[in-house]
Amino acid sequence: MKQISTLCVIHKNNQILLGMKKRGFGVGRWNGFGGKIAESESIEEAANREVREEAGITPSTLTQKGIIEFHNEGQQEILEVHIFYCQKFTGTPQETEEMRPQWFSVDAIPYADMWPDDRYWLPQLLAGKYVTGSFLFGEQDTILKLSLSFT
Ligand code: 6U4
Repeated sequence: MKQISTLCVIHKNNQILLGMKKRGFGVGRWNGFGGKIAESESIEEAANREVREEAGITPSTLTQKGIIEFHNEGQQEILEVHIFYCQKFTGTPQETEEMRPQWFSVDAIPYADMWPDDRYWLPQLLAGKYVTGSFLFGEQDTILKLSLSFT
């Protein structure tokens, strides 16, 4: 079983926009914006919708910059996350029911309070690379195995 999800990194003026997840999967962590694909929308449409819903801004252009698969030890389900990059949007970030957005300097990304895989691939994405890879998580979100390539 494969669940497809999106994740968008918004980058402007040497800062990235992250959202503090207020509920559900990943609660208490800073993360990019994204979520599951709804019926009858493309992956890019889903990415655009999730940014609008979670951050209150509208991406003008989205570029796909990677695909990462997440596996959990002992579980069949794979989460395939399509990563998008956005440098142009309209509107001002707004707190929503799900996320509290905040800008962070790219030199001060709060990796300690993010998904533990982010430190392995986000710097490369911000350097312009396309990220492909997979992570296997064990208990308490420990990374048991990882495989990444950057092109
Ligand atoms: P919707 O569809 O909005 O209800 P939600 O149920 O909150 O989404 P999900 O699972 O669709 O959650 O999406 C969770 C978000 O977290 C997606 O943007 C993908 C992202 N995500 C999941 N695992 C991650 C990981 N290990 N590292 C990371 N982002 C991850 O950086």
